[in-house]
Amino acid sequence: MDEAAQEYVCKVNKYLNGNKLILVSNREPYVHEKIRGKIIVNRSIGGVISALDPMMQTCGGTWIAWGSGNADFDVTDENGKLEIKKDLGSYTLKRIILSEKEKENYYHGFSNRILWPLSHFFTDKMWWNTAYWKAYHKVNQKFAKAIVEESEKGSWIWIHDYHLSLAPIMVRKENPDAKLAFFWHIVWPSPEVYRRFPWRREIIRGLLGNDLLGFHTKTYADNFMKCVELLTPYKVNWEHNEIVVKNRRIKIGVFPIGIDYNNIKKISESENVRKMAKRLRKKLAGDGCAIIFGIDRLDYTKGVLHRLRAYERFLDKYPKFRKKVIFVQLVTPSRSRLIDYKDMKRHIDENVGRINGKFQKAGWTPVHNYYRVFSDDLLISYYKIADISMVTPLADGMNLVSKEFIAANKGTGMLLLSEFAGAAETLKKSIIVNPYDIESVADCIKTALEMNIEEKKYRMSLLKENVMNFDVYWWLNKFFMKWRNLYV
Ligand code: ADQ
Repeated sequence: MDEAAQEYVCKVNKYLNGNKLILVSNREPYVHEKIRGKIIVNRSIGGVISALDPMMQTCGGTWIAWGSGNADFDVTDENGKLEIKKDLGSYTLKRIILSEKEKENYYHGFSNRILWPLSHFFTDKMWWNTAYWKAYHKVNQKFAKAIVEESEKGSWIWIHDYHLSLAPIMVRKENPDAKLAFFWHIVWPSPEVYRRFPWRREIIRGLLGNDLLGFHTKTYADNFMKCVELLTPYKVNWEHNEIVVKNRRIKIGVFPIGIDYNNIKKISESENVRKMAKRLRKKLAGDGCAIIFGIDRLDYTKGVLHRLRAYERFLDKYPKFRKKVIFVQLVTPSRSRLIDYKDMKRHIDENVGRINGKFQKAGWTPVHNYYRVFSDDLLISYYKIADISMVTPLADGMNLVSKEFIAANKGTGMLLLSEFAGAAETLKKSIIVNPYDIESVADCIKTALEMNIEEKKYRMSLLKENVMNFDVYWWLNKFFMKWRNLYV
């Protein structure tokens, strides 16, 4: 962590003013797994965890999360607690144990088969089951109980994401004076979509237990307030972005999340990545091919199939680019036990096979598709050498990949970014596309490939400046500043 980041984290510590911080998320920062009789510990992947972890090290306190590793409870005390000691300090990790049935119904069920598709406008993928709801309620209660047990007078409680939307009101009931805030990491859909959901009022009521509720964009914050107006008797004060519930005011805020820009830049300039990037470039595009790149978690919201279709249309429409460009698509396994995700994987493979079968020539494979977890260094090497990065989700709260690409790229690449990613509200110098408009995305690939180098450098420098200034530590600080202001 560099000096600027440390300064932001220290400011957060100052706002707490000696009070205890309790961070709550479904995913834990460290996972213990037993492999061939040996316990190993892995840090969870993802930009958010890597910013929250140094914050917790600096501020101390307790991080409550689901203990998902198969050896997680071999290393904790009888209360599921473990001391995390790192360079910047230490904190307690409290793991919540879930039964197999709870994992199935709360996590795979209600969270991933109902709330996830609902929030991303895929209502036809929602899978109704009252057992899911019961488990979601029960697990939220488990988390709420742990929060109350860990709380002291004056504690600050920060809960994350859609898995835990009922916990705030449960904590509030036990502890009416709690300082409670929540960050919703995914899209909040429009009221026309949200109102179709049977438990629509319960989820909103759960979230109204907070003092502060944060979203990535103004659109999601407005959607939430419109849902409150439509579905509850509570008054929305649009001028002050507040909801009034009896004698309490709930502040709604916009906090667009960033990445650890300086860290990614540093990795991209490291000796290892430099060598790796050089080797990759030679292997993939030795004969001067341009590289189009995509990396996504396996998920129907990420738009991989639409992207492949757009690339196919591009090769159909502009044959002069054949043998002059390759498309590398990396996909990380995710939620692979759910049928929609299995189908998605099969459809990607079929499409890649079809496109390669249609266009392949001696010495040229148009699409290279890899399905696994990739190391940070390899991922950053791809970001570095890519001529175009296609980040074209059909719906996405923010999308960190777009920002990581900007931070790591050598400065002459171009970003094709979906207008349905939260990131599009700020990364305006990228080429903004509608991923459903296959014809136009195909044309935009050509535009990006033909854009003159000066224009690309200029746009990239502005994008880099934006991602650098509004990084994940800026986000942390902005959130805490707003939160602190509620109590002064
Ligand atoms: P996600 O839906 O997980 O997050 P995203 O924002 O793109 O989506 O973050 C994915 C992260 O995982 C990135 O940091 C990426 O580098 C990493 N990653 C992906 N594949 C990887 C691989 N194969 N190997 C290593 N790392 C990989 C949710 C919301 C988003 C929101 C974030 C943060 O859905 O919209 O941006 O939370 O709030």
